[in-house]
Amino acid sequence: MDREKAIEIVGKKIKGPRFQHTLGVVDTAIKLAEKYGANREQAEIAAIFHDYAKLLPISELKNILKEGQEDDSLLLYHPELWHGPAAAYILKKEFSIEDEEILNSIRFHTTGRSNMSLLEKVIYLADYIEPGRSFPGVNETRELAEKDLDQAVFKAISNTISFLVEKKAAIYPDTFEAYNSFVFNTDS
Ligand code: DGI
Ligand code: FE
Ligand code: FE
Repeated sequence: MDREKAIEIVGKKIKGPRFQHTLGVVDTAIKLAEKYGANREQAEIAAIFHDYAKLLPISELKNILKEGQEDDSLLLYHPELWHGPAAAYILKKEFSIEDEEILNSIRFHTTGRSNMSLLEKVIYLADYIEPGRSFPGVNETRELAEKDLDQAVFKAISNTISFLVEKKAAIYPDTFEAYNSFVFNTDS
């Protein structure tokens, strides 16, 4: 699928600030892909579609996850975690996007997971640092993204875990496993 077609499909589904966020993720993902040697076209399509299911009603997301046989344990956790796996399933079924690397980078864009691929890291980080984001610590993550992809993703995941701990929110195991895999695999 080309960029224009993908943007047209997503533009019908998500509007306003959420669409602006998507365009920010697209630009950022392309820059990161070029800088760190990921495939530009895969990064572009994954970024365009990453939040495709973000605005679906919770009941619909639940049905999609069941139908798509996505990880059952997700249903025990916050519905915020459902839109990535749901989008991966819809893209395969409705738009015949079969590239598992693209689908996995969308599937895991909210939680991360252990031993993330290059494309998964690019999409996770682009989602976190696109210019419209203003979380505490985002500027440090942007600076790290100029120098070292793994350290930047590690920072984004650490910040997210701290944020969830502050809120006393449950942390999905993939998020911990992502964190641990960076502890084990980087010198930081
Ligand atoms: O969809 P976006 O808003 O662009 O960003 P996202 O897909 O990264 O979703 C961010 C939200 O997901 C944010 O509120 C934190 C939450 N989140 C990320 N990991 C976990 C989590 N929430 C819970 N409960 N558990 C997690 O492990
Ligand atoms: Fe998202
Ligand atoms: Fe997003």
